[in-house]
Amino acid sequence: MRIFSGIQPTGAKHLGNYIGAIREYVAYQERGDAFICVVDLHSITVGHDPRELRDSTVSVAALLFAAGLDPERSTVFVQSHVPAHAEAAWLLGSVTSFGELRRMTQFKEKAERQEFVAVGLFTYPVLQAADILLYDTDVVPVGEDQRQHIELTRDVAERFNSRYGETFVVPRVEVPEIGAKIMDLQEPTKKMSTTGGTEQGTVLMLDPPDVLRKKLKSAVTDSGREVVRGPGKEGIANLIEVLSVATGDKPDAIEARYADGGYGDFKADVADAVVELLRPIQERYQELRGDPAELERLLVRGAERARAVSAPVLERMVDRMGFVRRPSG
Ligand code: AQP
Repeated sequence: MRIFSGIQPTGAKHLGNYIGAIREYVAYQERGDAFICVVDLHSITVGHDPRELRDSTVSVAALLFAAGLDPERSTVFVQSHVPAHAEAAWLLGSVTSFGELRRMTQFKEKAERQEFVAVGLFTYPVLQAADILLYDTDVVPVGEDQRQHIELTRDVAERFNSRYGETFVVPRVEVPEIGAKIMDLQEPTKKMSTTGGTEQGTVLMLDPPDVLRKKLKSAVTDSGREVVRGPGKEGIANLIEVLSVATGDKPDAIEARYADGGYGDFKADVADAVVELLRPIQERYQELRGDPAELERLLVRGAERARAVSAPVLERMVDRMGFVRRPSG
């Protein structure tokens, strides 16, 4: 089974990115062949600082390895190192309609926050479809916010296949059962987000333990004292999901354990569990950042593998679409 997913090198990665996506990538490598891409081409669709982009690309790659992606089993690479992505996106632009892109909720939300709305922000899902389809992907593990984009990728693949003949594997989306949408700790009706969330409500994977504790202990809850999920209990439900992922205990068992014991002990336990969850990742991250030559070596190797797998798929596209065969060499 081939797995593909992408992660942007923007901002500092947060607990939502870890729980909804990165942790899943690591788990999937037990089930199949994982291609995980640091999508730097996507990240320039909103204003960016070139110096920051360079550093955050390396930082996100280091975080992926630190979280448990094994370079012997999985292919971690940088999107711009494989030019086929940009080329395939152009080709797929001709089988994607303006109306489809206009319906994308992420575009509408992000465009509202931009002074300058780039065309690239609008066509972002086409590049995402190219990323996925170039690897004959079976499964795309993502958080809930990406579901609509993956559905579009499926539609684009099916349209291409019916217009030009079987070319693409039509991938399916998988979101985790628990943690597909981690909420902002201060505004628990909104998802935790790099650009759209509150600073105190966004738990960063690299926050030091005291900051993690402070953010988690001051999470907004409600005026009750019951540790249960339910209407009006978004804050508590979010913390139950976080604790469930961090400890491996089922949400029902967590509810039973804390029953109506009040929120104080519960929040303190969530904070401890998150500190312990992130501690080994933070340690490995620091080690990797101390060895830039090794990181570069891993990314060169990832790009070589990614090019080898995507090149024949691009060839297939070009051929089926009727372009004159390229001179080899
Ligand atoms: N709150 C979340 N809960 C669960 N999963 C989430 N993801 C993002 N937010 C949550 C998943 O993380 C993966 C990588 O997403 P990305 O590369 O788009 O990262 P990001 O841009 O940092 O994500 P944000 O925070 O959502 O940024 P904004 O809102 O600024 O674009 C994806 O699989 C995503 O589903």
